[in-house]
Amino acid sequence: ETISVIGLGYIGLPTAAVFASRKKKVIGIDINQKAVDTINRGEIHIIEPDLDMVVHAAVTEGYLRATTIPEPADAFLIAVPTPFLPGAEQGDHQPDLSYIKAATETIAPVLKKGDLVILESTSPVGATEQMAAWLAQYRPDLSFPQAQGEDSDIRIAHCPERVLPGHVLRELVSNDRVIGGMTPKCAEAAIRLYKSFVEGECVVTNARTAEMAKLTENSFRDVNIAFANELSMICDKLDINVWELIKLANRHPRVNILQPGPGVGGHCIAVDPWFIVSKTPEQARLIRTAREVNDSKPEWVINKVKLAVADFLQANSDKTARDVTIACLGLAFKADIDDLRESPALAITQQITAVHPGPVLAVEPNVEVLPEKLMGTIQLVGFDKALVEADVVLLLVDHKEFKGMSKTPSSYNALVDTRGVIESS
Ligand code: SAJ
Repeated sequence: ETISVIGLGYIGLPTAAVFASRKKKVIGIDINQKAVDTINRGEIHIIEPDLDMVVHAAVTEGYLRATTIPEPADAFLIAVPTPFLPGAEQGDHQPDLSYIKAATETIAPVLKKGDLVILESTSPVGATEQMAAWLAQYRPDLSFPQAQGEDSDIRIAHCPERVLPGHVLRELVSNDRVIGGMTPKCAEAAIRLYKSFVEGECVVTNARTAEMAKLTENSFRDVNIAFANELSMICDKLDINVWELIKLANRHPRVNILQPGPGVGGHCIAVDPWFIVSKTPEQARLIRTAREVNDSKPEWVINKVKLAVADFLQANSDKTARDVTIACLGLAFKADIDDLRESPALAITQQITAVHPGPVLAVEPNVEVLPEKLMGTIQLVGFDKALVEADVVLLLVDHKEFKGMSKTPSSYNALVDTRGVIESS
């Protein structure tokens, strides 16, 4: 049995490697020649703990091979991005399914009767049916579930990934898996495939419900983080320590409030809720508002820093803004990872660097050298140096290195703590 994984990114590559580690023959397809070459050398082009070892073993043992040209296989897993169409910056968040369309076009020529095609990408409701329609269009000689029911030539299912970045290899195996078959036989075929490595339960539903389940999970988290972020802004107005408040409220047996922060980052939680909103704008009121609350938090943090600088200048009338050094602690999108993409901490630091006339120092213990496109836009320094030189400290990520920070700043004058590290230590 040969498995082809289309899209060798944060989901596709670990999935391909885990199948290969179970001694399945895996062909990885990607449009990025550099990524293909890297993988074929037994190396990886993304950041994920232990993935390098698993990929290296899979490639050297001959179970995993990458290419840009599609080949016949028995099962095809599509794990390509589903970003927004242009216009998202202006507030119109419509999903862009063109990568899924391109993937179906890529595999269509090598598809044969009896093959299984699984969509793993997080997708708006209806995307799997749309994928089946595209397959039918590219291969009119083969029949597809929506047209032919159980007699179809090709089995189609949606099995969304739900792994946590930083714990992908463990969660791929241990998480329960939602299997959304276009028909019951499609679901059966998909379960047979995933059972080769999934130790969690494989739970069957239809494709639309599976699509909605994935979007619901991330929207649930987004709405709950928005609640915490809104509380933090309310408590700031009312002069109440929000972290103490949340700890107290969480002592109630049926209350479990998440943690406020500088905003919501990452590649999923800030994106997926929009896939619900764009389909049902009139009904998805709470989900939309949660997105807006979380997206407004970086601006609120920047205003807090501006106020801290103004206070400092009022207390030091001999100084101007040029003399004020701001230290931004943490750039990653969450604690103890080195992923800077879609990070509110990074965006806030860049914004402050752009508007503040004095020195802005950034500390990121998980990154030694900044990615090329950030070089020159941010000044990366060590933790100790930043603390010694800073007048205003802005804590953006609750990395373990920052957790022992002192409550009483000795050298710096003001602290803006977006994660409650100081308050809770
Ligand atoms: N955050 C807070 N406060 C909290 C928790 C998180 O501000 O109390 C922030 C984080 O700092 C970060 C963002 O939210 O900026 C997202 O972090 P996260 O750890 O909640 O989630 P991700 O984006 O790393 O992974 C999520 C997971 N989904 C859920 O937990 C419901 C993961 O299981 C999904 O597979 C992943 O999205 C995905 O690929 O969809």
